[in-house]
Amino acid sequence: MNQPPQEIPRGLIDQCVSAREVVAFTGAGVSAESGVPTFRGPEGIWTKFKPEELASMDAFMKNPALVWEWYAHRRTIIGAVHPNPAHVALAEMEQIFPRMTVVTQNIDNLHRRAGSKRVFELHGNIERSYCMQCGKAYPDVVLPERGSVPKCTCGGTIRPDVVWFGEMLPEEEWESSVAATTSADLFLSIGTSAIVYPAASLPSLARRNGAVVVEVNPEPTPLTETADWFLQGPAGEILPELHRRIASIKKKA
Ligand code: BJW
Ligand code: ZN
Repeated sequence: MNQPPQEIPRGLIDQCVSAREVVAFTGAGVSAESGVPTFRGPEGIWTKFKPEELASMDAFMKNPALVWEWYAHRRTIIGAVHPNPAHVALAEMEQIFPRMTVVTQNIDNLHRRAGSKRVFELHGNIERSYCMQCGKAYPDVVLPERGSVPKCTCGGTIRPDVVWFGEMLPEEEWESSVAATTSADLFLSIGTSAIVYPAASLPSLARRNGAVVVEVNPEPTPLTETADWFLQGPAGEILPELHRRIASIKKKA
């Protein structure tokens, strides 16, 4: 983790330069350098909590106040942080690749805040909530006092608009992400442990459809062996360098 990032090979840069459709598929690691904890690994949120104790409907039904407390805590963190150089580099890459899509598993809004325009959020967004009874959307729900749960005007319980284990992904975002992945010729998998499905099926879908798959992560993952390139290191260092190298070649062309 503390090794300096490797130099980006020229062969990889050339493949990036000739790409027309690009997908950046991101996970919690892309926001780690902003100060948002990842889920797994030594610093992960879930080293303290078991996932099924927090991110499932069962957990919410059993103890909604605890689950709300967790989301309130994370919303406080996310509200206080800023996009990091990895988010910014991806947003700037849209200038180079007009057909670029960000497909994110993150709920933290940092890609949009960095300026990315075409962002599909596979696991929802922490800023939104909705009533489980009548479906009313609460774009900016007042966070509950510790130990309580926000209620709708209909009396129903409000929940965060995120995707928990055992739940379907939002259909439109998923279909659009699959379409973008299928037609991509460059697929960047950044800061994800690549173990949560169906999102984790996107890199192999990209590869089957002819994309060059590049992984950016300080640690190897189940994807590493099948990726065409593995750039080992923090996204906040690697992505600005990748952007700089591609942009300088494109400018000369
Ligand atoms: C850096 C870095 C730096 C660090 N730079 N990198 C077997 C049993 C039970 C269930 C299943 C099963 N097989 C499949 C399933 C289904 C389940 C699943 O996949 N489980 C697996 C864990 C096995 N999937 C689902 O249930 C999904 N729905 C579904 O399948 O629907 C169909 C269905 C319907 C009905 C019944 C059954 C099926 C839904 C999955 C929803 C996941 N939701 C969460 C919470 C979202 C809301 C919230 O944020 O609170 O999504 S879980 C959590 O994991 C979150 C993340 O988006 C997701 C992925 O995590 P991510 O982003 O990869 O983070 P980490 O922490 O794992 O990794 C960070 C990485 O960054 C690491 O690799 C670091 O090295 C790296 N890193 N610093 C770059 N500076
Ligand atoms: Zn309601």
